[in-house]
Amino acid sequence: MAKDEIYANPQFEVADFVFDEAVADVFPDMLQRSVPGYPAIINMIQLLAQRHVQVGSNLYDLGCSLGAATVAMDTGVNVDGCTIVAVDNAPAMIERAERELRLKNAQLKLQCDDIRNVEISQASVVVLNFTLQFLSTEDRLELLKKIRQGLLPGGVLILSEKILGDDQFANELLVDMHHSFKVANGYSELEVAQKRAAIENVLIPETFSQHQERLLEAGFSRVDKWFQCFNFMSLVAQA
Ligand code: GEK
Repeated sequence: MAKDEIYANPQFEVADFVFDEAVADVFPDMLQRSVPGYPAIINMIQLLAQRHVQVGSNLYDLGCSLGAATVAMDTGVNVDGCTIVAVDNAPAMIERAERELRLKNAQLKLQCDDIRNVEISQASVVVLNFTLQFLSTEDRLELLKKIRQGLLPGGVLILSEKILGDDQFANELLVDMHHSFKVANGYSELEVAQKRAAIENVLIPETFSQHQERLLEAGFSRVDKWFQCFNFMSLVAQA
């Protein structure tokens, strides 16, 4: 696995973060060392998919990057006639996913597109694994409504996000612990600071309550948090 050294050297001006070739090359290492609980979330997506998949349904991985959650869902698919639709708007990610993704249980449709343009239908499981946070806050409700409308009865959305703490104290604790996590995983203080500057205007986190309220407004019947490690959490929202 290629090592993420994108922010290892001092940069005169840190540009906004983009999902380009350089990021795609080191992406598995970047997520593993930067997102507390990422491997556990991917493993549990397999079990959540296994529980909620329905015969002949579609499963969606929106913002699939290299397809880690796509593969996890496929491993969890234990019924016939399913298709997994994996979508990302970064050509660098989709090109690699195209070369490397081979599913065993479901059919795969890979799409290089904006998730705001994708039609959702006959869906048993929809995954937004750290993707919604990259949409403008104005666009989030509309996407969630579209997902809700495309879900079958009994279908679920699995939503993982970087979040803000509920108050200043909680937020400082979570941010500091995330910082410690990255340093413990070998990132230097310079790397952490430059990555923070690059991502600041690109990834807009919200609180758990903001996500919960919006999901209910979009028509989901209930929202349950099933995972949290510092400021990274994952929810299951029921159709
Ligand atoms: C994983 N889910 O490994 N339309 C399509 N794709 C988008 C959009 C959009 N509007 N905005 C961002 N992306 C993956 C990890 S990474 C999370 C997801 C992270 C894509 C973007 O190109 C990138 O590949 C992905 O969403 C976010 O489980 O890097 O923190």
